[in-house]
Amino acid sequence: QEHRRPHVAMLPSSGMGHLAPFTRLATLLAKDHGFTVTILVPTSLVSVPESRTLDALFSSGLDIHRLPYSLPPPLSDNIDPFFKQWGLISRSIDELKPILENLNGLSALITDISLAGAMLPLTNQLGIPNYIFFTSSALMLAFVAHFPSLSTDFANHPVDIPGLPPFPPASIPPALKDPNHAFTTLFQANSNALPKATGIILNTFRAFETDALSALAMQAHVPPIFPIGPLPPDPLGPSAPMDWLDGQPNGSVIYVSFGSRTTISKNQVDELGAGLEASGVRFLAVVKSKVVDEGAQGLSVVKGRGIVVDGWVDQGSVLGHQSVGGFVSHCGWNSVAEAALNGVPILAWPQFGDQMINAGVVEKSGLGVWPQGWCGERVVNREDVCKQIKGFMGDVCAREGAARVREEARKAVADGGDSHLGLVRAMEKWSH
Ligand code: BUP
Repeated sequence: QEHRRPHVAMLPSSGMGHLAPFTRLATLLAKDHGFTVTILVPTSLVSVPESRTLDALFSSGLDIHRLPYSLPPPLSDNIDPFFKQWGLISRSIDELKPILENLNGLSALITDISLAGAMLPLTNQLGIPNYIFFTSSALMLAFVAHFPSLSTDFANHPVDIPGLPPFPPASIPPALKDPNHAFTTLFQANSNALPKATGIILNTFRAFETDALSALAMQAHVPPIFPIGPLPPDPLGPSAPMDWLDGQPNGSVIYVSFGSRTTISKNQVDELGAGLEASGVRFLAVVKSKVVDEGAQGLSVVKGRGIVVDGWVDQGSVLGHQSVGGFVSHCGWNSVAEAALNGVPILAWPQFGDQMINAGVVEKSGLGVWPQGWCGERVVNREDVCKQIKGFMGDVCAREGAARVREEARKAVADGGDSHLGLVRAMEKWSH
């Protein structure tokens, strides 16, 4: 009798920060563990990097398949395009229901956290085990899981969660301070629905976030947690800045990126550029002029000892390059996980959302440093940029801390490591 390959379906959300962990997990399951993976993909995507990433995945020859579905017409145009797409996917339940019912031999659905509120009632009704992929830190998950029990004036007091140090108001996602914000409504729905999940997948590892994972385990309403990270990035192939990096001395370059969804103000770009040049440190800076990336590869311009890219670089490869010795990062969780895997120290510069909470993880774990006052709410001037970057690139402690985190990360994903065992536990569930 032919052995049936276990079959899971995935429902990712929009934005590379949400898509990347899904494509990485899909590759791992299909390539190394004999799984069939079906990915539910809307017929229109927001950005070019998302469509390129998916096209590459579906033409990789692995047992990973695209199942298209169409989105309803948009209700409002006046919001962030990635966030708008979350709403559209959430409103596609009637379209997704028959698709899920007709999938053959499905063991489980893996759903992005931004769609938890919309999807969990449906999959519970259909009797399909639904694992939520929480695409941020375990510390952020502890906050989300606790959110339904917070009092309404949480924005003015430190938030206390059993087993963790208090969350200062400045680290709370700013949009949540407005109860009428569309993000707050969605956040509430997702955190309220979380206990209905069969399990929660995290792209983190125990040695990196020991306290947050222990605190989560103490909360009875939180479903079983599977930390399986850091997931290895899918390389995109050669791109222009890689040639430039090849010509730089080992560990000499600072890589600067604020992620795929953040544009920083013109004034802040000017201060950053002047500070970088004054520091005398070699740099590779990704500075986006558009919220939505329209090209697969950014345009690069050489500026003195550095190179500036408007658009997209293959960050997984950049962080793995021997000439990169530091990372000025907004602390999107994928960026943090990639830095951990490569042992590249982070100079944290969070802007909004979960990034302040993630920056706290970076600082506490020893992966990097977070200078006082570096956040999206104020402009950091050129003198401070120059001083911090110089100090950071010469900081032996930061380098040693990052190297230690790298060792722990490699151990976690190696055979018998904690994240490997987390994946094995999850795969056992997904094999029936
Ligand atoms: Br920009 C950029 N190249 O030029 P995060 C990003 N990435 O490969 P975000 C590139 O996109 P959210 C680029 O390696 C990471 O895997 C990067 O995810 C890749 O931040 C991903 O770091 C970006 O989580 O998303 O995009 O702000 O805040 O929603 O997590």
